[in-house]
Amino acid sequence: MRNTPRASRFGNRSDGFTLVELLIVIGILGVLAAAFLPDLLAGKQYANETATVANFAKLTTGCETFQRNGHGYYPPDDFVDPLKQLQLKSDNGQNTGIESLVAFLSQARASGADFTDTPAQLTNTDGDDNGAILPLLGRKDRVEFADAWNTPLAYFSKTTQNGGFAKAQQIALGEGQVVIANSAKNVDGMPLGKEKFQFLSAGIDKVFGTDDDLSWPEKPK
Ligand SMILES: [Ca+2]
Ligand SMILES: [Ca+2]
Ligand SMILES: [Ca+2]
Repeated sequence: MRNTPRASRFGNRSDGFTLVELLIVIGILGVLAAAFLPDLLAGKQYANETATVANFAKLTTGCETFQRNGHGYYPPDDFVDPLKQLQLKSDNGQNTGIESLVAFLSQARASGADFTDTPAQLTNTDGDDNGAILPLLGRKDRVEFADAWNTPLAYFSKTTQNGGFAKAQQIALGEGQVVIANSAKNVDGMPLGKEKFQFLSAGIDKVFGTDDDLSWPEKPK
């Protein structure tokens, strides 16, 4: 009996207005979402680009420190130590450049890096690729350093036995998907950072060689 008044309220005319009002509110929300969604997406894109460029700067400092503090060479991109002080097994051919960078920077000698401030950027997208243990990371899997879209970076180095800037790299996106990265060039066709090293992010489209790529050194606009 207590439900009767409520049931009658559901049946009265005001329900029609409520439904119309609801549709109007939904419509307004839809318009607002359509108006602000592009700004939100652009803001997210900008934040990802900024984070990736900030990490380029951090890795660049790591490379310069590695070179300056006792090694005399930049971290190679092929797991080959030019001074033959570090014994590193060869790799499965995927993500090799950036894995080699992480491995060399993770040595305890000469101001190594443990990447504790950027744990989310350490990925391993190419599966069973264990090598020697990385001292400062304390792990055997060959981790890569990824951009803000979770794609491993490509890293090219002047210090290399196997092609360096001239060699295309295979970057694994996970689940068997592999994309190819070639070093970014300046307007004269010379590799950016050819006297040292280069970092390359595939950007939001996860494809290397397209306009949204990010690099260190930065590509001239
Ligand atoms: Ca690998
Ligand atoms: Ca790996
Ligand atoms: Ca791209």
